[in-house]
Amino acid sequence: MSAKPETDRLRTAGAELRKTAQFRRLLDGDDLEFLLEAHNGITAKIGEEAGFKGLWAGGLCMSAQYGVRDSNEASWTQVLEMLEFMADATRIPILLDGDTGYGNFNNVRRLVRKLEQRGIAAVCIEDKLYPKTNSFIDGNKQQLAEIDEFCSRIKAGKDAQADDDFAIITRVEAFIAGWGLGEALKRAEAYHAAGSDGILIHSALSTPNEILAFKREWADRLPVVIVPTKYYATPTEVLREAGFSIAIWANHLLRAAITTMQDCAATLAREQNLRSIEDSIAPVKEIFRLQGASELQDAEERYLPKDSRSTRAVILAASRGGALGTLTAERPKAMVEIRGQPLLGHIVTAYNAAGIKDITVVRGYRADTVTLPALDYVDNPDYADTSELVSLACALEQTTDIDGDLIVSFGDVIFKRYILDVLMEPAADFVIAVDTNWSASVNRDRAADYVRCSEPHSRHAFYHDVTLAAAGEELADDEIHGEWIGVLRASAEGLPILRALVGEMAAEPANRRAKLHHLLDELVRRGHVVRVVYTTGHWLDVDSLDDVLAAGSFA
Ligand code: SPV
Ligand code: MG
Repeated sequence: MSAKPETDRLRTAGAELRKTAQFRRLLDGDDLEFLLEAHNGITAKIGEEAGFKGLWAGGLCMSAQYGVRDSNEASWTQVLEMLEFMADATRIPILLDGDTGYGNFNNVRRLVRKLEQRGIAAVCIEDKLYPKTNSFIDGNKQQLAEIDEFCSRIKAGKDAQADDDFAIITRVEAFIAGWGLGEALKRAEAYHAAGSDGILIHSALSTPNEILAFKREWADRLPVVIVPTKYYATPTEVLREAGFSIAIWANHLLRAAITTMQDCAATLAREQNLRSIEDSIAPVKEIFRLQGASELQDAEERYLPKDSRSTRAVILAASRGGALGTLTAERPKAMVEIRGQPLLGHIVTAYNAAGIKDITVVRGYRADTVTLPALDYVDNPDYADTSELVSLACALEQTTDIDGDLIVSFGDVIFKRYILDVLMEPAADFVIAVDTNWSASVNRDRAADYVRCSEPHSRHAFYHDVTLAAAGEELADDEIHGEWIGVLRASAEGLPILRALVGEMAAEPANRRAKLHHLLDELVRRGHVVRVVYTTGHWLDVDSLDDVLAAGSFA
């Protein structure tokens, strides 16, 4: 039994026994305890969740998960790296299979210090020579270490540990190497004298004869640990009655995984579909659970700035765009391809580049063809008899959870991303971008959202907050200060006002075909301030076949 009383010294701040102390309890206690093999963070977690009180980081499985042999082909620091993940993933102690200690006494003492630093509770070293081979491969050919030399590894390890409860188990390979009980006992006794905390007696027989004979002679001089891989048929009761301290299930998670993975791989290679395996494998959300994904979500709530409200974009893409003729016979204008990508894709790219990922698209004509990924969709069932205002109303009804700004734009207007940046700048409830590059001779033959502002574009206007005075297609030439490019931003504070007005206007039958410039006009009429940012060019609305060609060079 442990000589150390359980005191507060053994406890961490969380009132939980330190891992070294937990392992001591397992080793020194009267009951037979069990360690399960684990070889990475997720297997360690799985073992802990199954109820194991400790884990065995075995050389066989650790090397196998790296795809190499159990012959010290993985370096000891590579083992250490993996141990750190395992220790971080769990609160139960880990016993490292430290092979031969990776060298002589000097390597063992460095190993012990490093293991303590990484939160490993104990190490087992075996009395063979570096590089070792697995005990189940040509055991008879294996060379044992000189007893005195091996004892020097034990002594150096014990002298190196900073935590009194760190345990060094010594593994007697006499039976594996073809020696008898006498050699096994002689070695165990020498290791005991050198300061070992427990003996692991290993056997490759399919019966427990060797280990039972050893235990009978050894009695309780030190706790005895066993690895029943080969004598697996032995009833656990026999092991318990013999008084063993710990039994290690040394390779069973890896073997179980290998069988399952081989089956899965073969099925997928053969069937070439996922349906044949989906129901028999863990769902992705089980991976998230094992990784502790929800803790990160909670932490984000706690630590990330609260005002990180996210902006949502609404793209109105319900109309067909009949002027494009056969181009829009099978799809709406927003899905017409410009340089190999639908118009809508270019708009989404501009939003994404500005950090706006929450995007709702209002569909109408041939909604079934508007299926770009990572977008939210709202349908305007009355698209044929309604216009922009009703589409926006549909979107606002479905997006009641917006906690930041809203940007509204059209499915046939592409623009450079910087326009979004300038639109975000003013601290105002409503902001629109107005293109100054307008001339009556060029533009008047097409329908456009003309605006009159508080003052025309000029250097002087830079110092003023320019605001919208009126919007519409019918403004007289000398009243027009520019063309609204069809992008409107409502701040979090302006959004409720916008919602209420859109709801009210859309409920009016007379407004079935109202455009967004009617909405802007009404906002101004009711005394709300709509800020204007003047821009020049860098946007394009696609109304005609000529526009499609122009858009090709713009995009
Ligand atoms: C291991 O699990 O790596 C062991 C036990 O050392 S055995 O494979 O049986 O040698
Ligand atoms: Mg091993």
